Amino acid sequence: MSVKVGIIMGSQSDWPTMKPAAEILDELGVAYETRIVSAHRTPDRLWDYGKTAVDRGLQVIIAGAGGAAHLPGMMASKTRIPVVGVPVETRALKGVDSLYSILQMPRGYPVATMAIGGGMNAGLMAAQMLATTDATLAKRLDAWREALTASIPEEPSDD
Ligand code: RP5
Repeated sequence: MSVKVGIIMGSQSDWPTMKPAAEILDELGVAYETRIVSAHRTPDRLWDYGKTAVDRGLQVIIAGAGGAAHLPGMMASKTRIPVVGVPVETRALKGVDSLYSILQMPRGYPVATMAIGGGMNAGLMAAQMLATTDATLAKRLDAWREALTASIPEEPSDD
């Protein structure tokens, strides 16, 4: 199964936020890779990743970062592959800094920005994008969504 989704993050410390993206892709049977790519600490790695992404067959990149979260935006500047951004929650500013850093992209270079800590939704968003041209994945996604709906009780309980 060829790798279609790249999950990248600025630091090892971002992994707990990004792991749910990997887990939902596992559940949906979507092949992915995970890499630590820092806009500030490993800029050459960022450049190489963005430069080779199309040729390597990636179709979506999920990029998570915290604080001065430049990774998703810089990756979007380097490749036309859609970038789904995940603002990582920070201690000092609760991730609002990450959110604004990722969200406020200049015209021409969008990043599809998730909620603060939205790793799982980023994985789902990537799967939904791929499902537009993959009928088998679309069926799995439909079933996953139906199961979620069925799991929601009609009334609250004390348990
Ligand atoms: C960002 O700085 C990373 O994305 C991470 O969220 C934040 C802190 O990194 P560490 O100091 O924990 O490595 O580049």
